[in-house]
This record gives sequence, C-alpha cells and structure tokens, in this order.
Amino acid sequence: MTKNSIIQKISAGLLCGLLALPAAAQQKPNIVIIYADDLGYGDVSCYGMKRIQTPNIDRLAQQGVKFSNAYATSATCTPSRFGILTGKYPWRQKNTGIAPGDASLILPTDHRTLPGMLKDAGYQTAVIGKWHLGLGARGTTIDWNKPISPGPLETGFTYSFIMPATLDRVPCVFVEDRQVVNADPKDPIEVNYQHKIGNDPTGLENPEQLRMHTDPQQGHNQTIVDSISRIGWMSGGHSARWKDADIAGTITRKAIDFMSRSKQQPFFLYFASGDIHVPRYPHSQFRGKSGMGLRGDAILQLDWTVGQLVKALDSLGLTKNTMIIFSSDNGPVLNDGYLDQAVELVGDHHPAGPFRGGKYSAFEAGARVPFIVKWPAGMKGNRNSDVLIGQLDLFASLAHLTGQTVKPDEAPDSFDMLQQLLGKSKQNRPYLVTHAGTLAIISGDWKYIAPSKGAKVARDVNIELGNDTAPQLYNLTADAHEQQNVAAQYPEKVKTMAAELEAIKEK
Ligand code: NG6
Ligand code: CA
Repeated sequence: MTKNSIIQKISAGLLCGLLALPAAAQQKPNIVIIYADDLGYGDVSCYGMKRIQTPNIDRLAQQGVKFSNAYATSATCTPSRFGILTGKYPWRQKNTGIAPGDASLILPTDHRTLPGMLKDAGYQTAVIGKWHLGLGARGTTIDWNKPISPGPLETGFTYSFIMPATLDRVPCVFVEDRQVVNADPKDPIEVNYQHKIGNDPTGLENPEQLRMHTDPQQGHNQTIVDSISRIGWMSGGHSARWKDADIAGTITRKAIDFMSRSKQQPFFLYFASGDIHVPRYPHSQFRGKSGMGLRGDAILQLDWTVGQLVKALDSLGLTKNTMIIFSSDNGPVLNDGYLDQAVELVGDHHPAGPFRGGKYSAFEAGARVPFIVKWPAGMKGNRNSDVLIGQLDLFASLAHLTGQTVKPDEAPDSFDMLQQLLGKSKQNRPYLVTHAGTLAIISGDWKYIAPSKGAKVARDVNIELGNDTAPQLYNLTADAHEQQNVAAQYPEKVKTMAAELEAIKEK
C-alpha cells in the first residue's frame, strides 16, 4: 500500500499496473460498481442477516473477497458519492451535504473524476441510477425542459441514465444524458424547494391520496407523485414521472443495455441503485415477500438486481474479466420519513450488524458498510479481509489497475490499495477519516471522534449520532460497539490522533 505521492503515482503507471497482473487479466477488466443506498452492514445474509436471504450478493462474496473493515466516506449519500467518484474527502469542499433535488453540480469539471480517469484508460463509462450530486452550473436554476448541463457527461461519463436526487425528492423523473425522459413540451416541468407551485396535490393537503403515510416530524409531505408525497414541489412533467415500483427494473434494463453495447471495449458501470432508500416501494414481485415490510422487500429487490446484472454478464461472456465491487453509500435507517413499517417489523434483525449508530452517525454504523470485490480473472475467491480500506481508495487503486497515473490535482485522499482490493495484501491503510456531523479518524485498533456540539440522538430517526462535547476514543478491536469511551485513560493517544486529524484537515 502506498500513498499516492508523485513518485508512487509514477510507479502506479502502466508498467507496474497491467504487467504485474496474471496473464488472463492483461486485457483491461470491465469494472462494475454496484452501489446500494442506505444498506446497513448487517442487512445482507453474508454479513449476518438471518431473516431473509440475499443469495446473489452472497455469491459475489463466495467468488470474491468480503471486507469487514471497509468504509463509505460519510454517513450520508451526497458526500459519500462525492468521495467515491473523486477520491477526495467531501468535507474539504463546500456544498457537499445532502443535496436538494434542484442543487447545482458539485463534482469538478476542471479535473478528472473516477469515470474521467477510466475514460482516459479507454473505458466506456456509464452512471445508471441515483445521482444526487447536483446538476447545472453553480448560481443557475436548472431548466428541466432543456438539455441539462453540466452533469454526468461533463464529469467523465460517456452515458448516463439517472434519478437526479433521491427517490424522496422532486423531480421524480429520469434524465438520460442531458434530457428528461418522456418529457412533454406541452406540460413543462418546474421544480421548487421554497414554495408550492402548480396544482398537483400535496401530502399535506391531500393525505387521503397517499399509498404510504409520512412521519409528521419529518416532512416529505409536498408534491404527490405516484401516490407518494415527496420533499419539494413539482409541477408539469406528468408523462415523465416515474412509477416507484418500476425503478429497479428500468435501471437494471438500462444497465444491461449499456453492458451489451459496450462489450467490445472495456466498460465502467457505476450502477447506483435506489434501494433501500425511502420511499421504499419495490415491484409487486417483492412486496410482502420478506416478512419484514417494505424495507426487507427492498433488500430482496436489490439482491434481484445484483442477480440480473451478474446473469447479463454471464450471457455476454464477460464474467471472467469483469470486476464487480458491491457496497453501500452509508449505514442503515428504519424510519427515514415514511411510515412503512420498517420499525414495527424489524424484529430481532440488526441492520447495522454489530455496530452502534446508523445513517447520519459518527459511530461505526454510519459509514462501515458491506464491501465485496470479485474478479475471477484477477483474484482468488471465497476469502475474507479485515484490512482497513475506504471507498475513496477506488480512484488510486483503479488507476493502478488500468495503467493510469493519478495527476497532482486529482484524488488527494485516495490511497493505492489495489493489492488489498484483490485480497493479496493485508496491510491496513494507515488511517482513514470518516465524516458525519463531526469527523472521526480510525487508525489501527483505535478510533477518535472529534468533539462536537451536535445532538447526541436524532430523535426523528431514532439514531445515536456519536456527538459529544468531550473527545471520544474507542478501541475498535476490543470494543467494536463503541461502548467504552477510553479517552480519559489514554490522553496521549487522544492528543496524537487529534493532531493527526488536524494535519489531514490542513493538507
Ligand atoms: C434527509 C431526509 C431523509 C433522506 C436524507 C437523504 C428529512 C427530514 N430527512 O434530510 O428522508 O432523504 O435526507 O438521504 O428531510 S441520503 O441517503 O440521500 O443521504
Ligand atoms: Ca444513502
């Protein structure tokens, strides 16, 4: 493992890259990232879920390496997605918090992102699914009725088919490349996050039209689309509005189409599922099937999606030389605004596995997520790894894999962890910073959470946020559940880690 300093960046170039790999893998592999939304560490059966089975995700683990110490960059979506696509900590940049549906693009257009780097390596690059990184230039208002730019195509993707924000935010439409799909010029789309526009019913005024009630404490009671009220107001675009039950099937088909038409050259697919974010309303094939309510049903749908993508690679003859990386953008939440019985039906299931907290939290469950890598031509399967690794590391690691040099203005926080990704090295990342309301640094056995004045518990979602005005220090090896704050016993350790965190912030 090496930090991507200039010298190491050069050594990560073509020579050390492809030539060091097994012969079968010398043709650049296809790379597919399957990114789940709000899936907890314990939410799939190969990570301990007992109530339902996720055979397709489990099979990835059987045929690849299953990581137990891997982290999303943040405990929420937008900053984690920023991190995985840029290799840069999101807290280094303003406006990287959870984005409203009319936010401007937060990815850089003046230097390469992960897809841009892979495009330079000769890849066709697609984003299919949830975007949530803003669209359009800063300081402008998005006109949804015209070509929308800058967006994915200006940040390194050669094809895009996206839901612009989250499933619970307007506009509830797909955008393909720069155009809203099925738009009707006679019914123009308008979006507003400040006040109501148009005459469409809202959850607040017409709760009788809802298929799913919202938590009065959490809003989500604005424009109703597909019998579900959302965050934000939208008018027009009726022919373009999605049906929630069809989203997984639609994006899966788009992904299979992309892989089929790109099979002659290497491709990179960043497939960002909407599952299992709220509002959870999977296809009827899955509704009622988990016995755990719609949240469990959405996990079954996510597993089905993985199975469909794997099956498509098989029938295209691409399985052997395709690397699949499966992970989640942040930890789990039960009630995230909709009363969908996730709380009532969770029973003895622990969505966060053995960890404390959940989505939004500086405790482990916020960012510690399932992470599986499989690539039959390049690595052995059926292995576990407890190496410390972050999603941020994909940039430098995949640059190494594909013979690209990481340039000085790119991916400042990404480490080349290729050998660890392939299960060939057990060397930990020396440290990793995770981000929720506050920052935490993990190094070896230890985790230090910086003092914060934030609330200790988010009452609406019922999650411990890990905030404390005093410094917190946990020994993750002895105390994975972060029960014993040992800061008072190890003042030197606290001092060193706090200083290390400050130094990383200054970098
Ligand atoms: C929160 C929303 C939550 C969800 C989250 C984003 C409220 C009260 N809660 O602000 O429902 O949309 O943002 O989730 O509005 S994420 O996974 O995309 O980060
Ligand atoms: Ca998320």
